[in-house]
Amino acid sequence: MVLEVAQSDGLLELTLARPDALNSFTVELHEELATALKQARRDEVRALVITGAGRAFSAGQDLEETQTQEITPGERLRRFYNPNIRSIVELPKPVIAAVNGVAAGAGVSLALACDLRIASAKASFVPAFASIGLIPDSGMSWLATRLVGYSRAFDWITSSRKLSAAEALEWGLVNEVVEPAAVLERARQRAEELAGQPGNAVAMTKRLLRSALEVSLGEQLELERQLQQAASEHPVYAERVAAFLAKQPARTG
Ligand code: T3D
Repeated sequence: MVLEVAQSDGLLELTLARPDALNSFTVELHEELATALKQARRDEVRALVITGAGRAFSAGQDLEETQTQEITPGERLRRFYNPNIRSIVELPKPVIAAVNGVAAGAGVSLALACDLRIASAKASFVPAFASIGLIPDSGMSWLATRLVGYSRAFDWITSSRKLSAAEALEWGLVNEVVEPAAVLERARQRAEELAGQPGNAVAMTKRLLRSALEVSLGEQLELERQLQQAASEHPVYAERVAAFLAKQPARTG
């Protein structure tokens, strides 16, 4: 097993576990991640945390494996990277990256695909693609331009400059920077907070915010209208409003 999977109290925790190769991606890791992301769709899972074992989050593609495999980069992206990135972005639950150390190449893309990024003060972000004559993939070009804007994304990705956790925070690339020993605990805490919110509202909010990156205001207003109607028809809405008016704590989630 190169992906450790732990589930408890509605929280699914995935640890990329190839520490000797900085948790770089092999076919085996992609396949185990794909299986775990299917598990994440089960009703009992309310939030997901992704982290790395050892000193790295992930160094992206395992460059040793590229030397021994018949498969081309384009095929690898089509079969493995792209479906997993889509699974995370389209998962109707919050996904939190606990970026425990260096992230490079598609390891950065993986972190960017998550809904929140909690970074260790020792974490760093290295696009890595330009250094080896490749272009940003696994969603990096799409996600980074939206998170930090075109100009910073262009400068960072073409130079392949290592961004420290502090710089990443300043750029808005990560949500929080915490002491290295606290990164996983803080990510779990955020996951638990989100898991305590009404799941349907969180899922629909994620869908709306992702959609807002792509569609016109008119289309977004219509999607908001539809999803608000659906949210208001869920029993949690009536229960939470009644609890508020009665000055009682809410029971349902
Ligand atoms: O081809 C396709 O499928 C297309 C898809 C591409 C997706 C991509 O992700 S392309 C980008 C691939 N990743 C990289 O180019 C990053 C390569 N790694 C680095 O630049 C550096 O290792 C780091 C900046 C990530 C960390 O630097 P540092 O100095 O902290 O560690 P290190 O000494 O360079 O690495 C430690 C070990 O991990 C070392 O092995 P050793 O000497 O202890 O046996 C190193 O070879 C290994 N390692 C690091 N990255 C990779 C790796 N082994 C295989 N693949 C790696 N990507």
